[in-house]
Amino acid sequence: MAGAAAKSTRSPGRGVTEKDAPGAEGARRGDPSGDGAPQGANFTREDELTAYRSMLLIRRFEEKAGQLYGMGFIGGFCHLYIGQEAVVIGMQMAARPGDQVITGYRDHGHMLATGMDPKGVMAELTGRRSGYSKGKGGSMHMFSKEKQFFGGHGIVGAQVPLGTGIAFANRYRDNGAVTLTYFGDGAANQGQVYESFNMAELWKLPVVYVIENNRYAMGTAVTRASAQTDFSKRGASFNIPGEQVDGMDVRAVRAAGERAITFARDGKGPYILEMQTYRYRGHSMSDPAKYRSKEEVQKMREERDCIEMVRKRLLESWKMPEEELKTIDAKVREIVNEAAEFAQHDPEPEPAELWTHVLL
Ligand SMILES: Cc1ncc(C[n+]2csc(CCOP(=O)(O)OP(=O)(O)O)c2C)c(N)n1
Ligand SMILES: [Mg+2]
Repeated sequence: MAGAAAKSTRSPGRGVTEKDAPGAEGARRGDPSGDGAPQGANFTREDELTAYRSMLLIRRFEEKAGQLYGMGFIGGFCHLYIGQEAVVIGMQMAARPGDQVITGYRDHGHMLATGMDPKGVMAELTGRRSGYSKGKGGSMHMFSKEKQFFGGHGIVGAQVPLGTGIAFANRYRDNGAVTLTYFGDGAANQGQVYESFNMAELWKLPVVYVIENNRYAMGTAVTRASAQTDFSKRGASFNIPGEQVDGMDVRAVRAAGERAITFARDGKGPYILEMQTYRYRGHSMSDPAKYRSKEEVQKMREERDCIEMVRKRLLESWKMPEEELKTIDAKVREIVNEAAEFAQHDPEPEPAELWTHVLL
């Protein structure tokens, strides 16, 4: 895994040739082994544990952020990633150190997945001086040069040309890095996305576009806003291959991530992954959630939850003692509690900080 959270022991997945790249035929799923694993998944026990620990850290961190928001410790916008954890963790398990990540405002999970310090992220949420942007950026505006995390962007779709630009720099410097550029189903209808696609394919830039289709853009369902709801086809007119992925199954995500990243790293150009996922919480903390039923959310939680899926496999297929999982759960809670404590007691920035990092 390309973050500090954990290290995958697996070798990279097979490369995808132009011939077998999925393109317009859409979803590529299957179960050749008959054990319920998605095609090419090959998940070891160690991989399951890595995924479990990393997804759980995001889940607990987000739950705590929601609590702190409710208590008035966090101001401004706060978009939680709960439900979508398998997407960023599967992709990070497929990436390698040096690969960059850029995303929108639903970004806490991406930061933790790249190995950014939960204390620094939480302290930024509470506006404290040890936060990643010295308490002046908040939820949507954090960066880490060290962890190759390029934000955190509040303008829907703005990260797509930026991510494409980073991939251009990779190509120019010939550094072998791939840029993972995440955006939502709503952002996928932005014009700048297609300008980026054109350039990326024209110049064969090493970028993987990860479309996190969580079925809603604020309160608007995908079917109400999108003429083409198969987002894997969105690059078709630019000859960019794409595939639909079960974004609730971390094994499927990593397998697809390996195909896409290998493709981009091999100089074959951009690749699109539509991650079919779901967010359990509202769009942001101030969402009245009148656009979907409680039953719909409940059904996803009960039947498709990414963490439960891994937990079940660890217990049933890998015969892991429940005690061991409890130890992991406790450790994760401890990390999150420490981050929350820190974020409540770290001082606010000095007033003079108002004049630094500002372009006048
Ligand atoms: C250019 C622009 N237009 C509108 C908004 C308001 N806005 C914020 S989030 C959002 C919905 C985006 O949904 P999606 O891309 O599906 O991402 P998700 O929130 O589901 O992760 C909108 C319209 C904005 N921030 N920027
Ligand atoms: Mg969405």
